[in-house]
Amino acid sequence: MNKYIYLLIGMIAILGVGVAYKNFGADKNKAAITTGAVKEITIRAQKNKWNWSPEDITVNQGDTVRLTVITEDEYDHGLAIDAYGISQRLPALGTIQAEFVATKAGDFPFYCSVPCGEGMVDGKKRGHFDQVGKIHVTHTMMNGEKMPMGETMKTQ
Ligand SMILES: [Cu+2]
Repeated sequence: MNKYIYLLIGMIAILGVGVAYKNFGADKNKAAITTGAVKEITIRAQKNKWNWSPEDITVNQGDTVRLTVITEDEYDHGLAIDAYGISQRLPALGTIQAEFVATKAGDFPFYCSVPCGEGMVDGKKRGHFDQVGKIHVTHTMMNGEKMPMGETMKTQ
């Protein structure tokens, strides 16, 4: 009988940690963190490849990310990053800019948001739904001079 009580206490404790994280831990992601750094990144949709090059981007949390997105294709694509509210059409052979402050740490997909067909690439079928990349936003500890006096670093 006793072990069920321990089990119950254990479950309540886990629940408590979860609620605490949701209420306090997650808030640091919402804080207006900024490193002051500007990351200028160029992403290219290579001709008839239904890809983004580079496919993986890494920035620090708080960086201002300035994307230049170029397509070599003679048909439209789109750029969407749901996590940062970005959705823009990328016209054929065009170049667009998108900018955001990477306030949220984590991995976020950036993908083509405009149906753009499919084809064979190096013997494999690729298409619109394969045109997905990943932005990795590294959790950032604010550096010393920007941290208020007496504040300690919190680990995740
Ligand atoms: Cu597409």
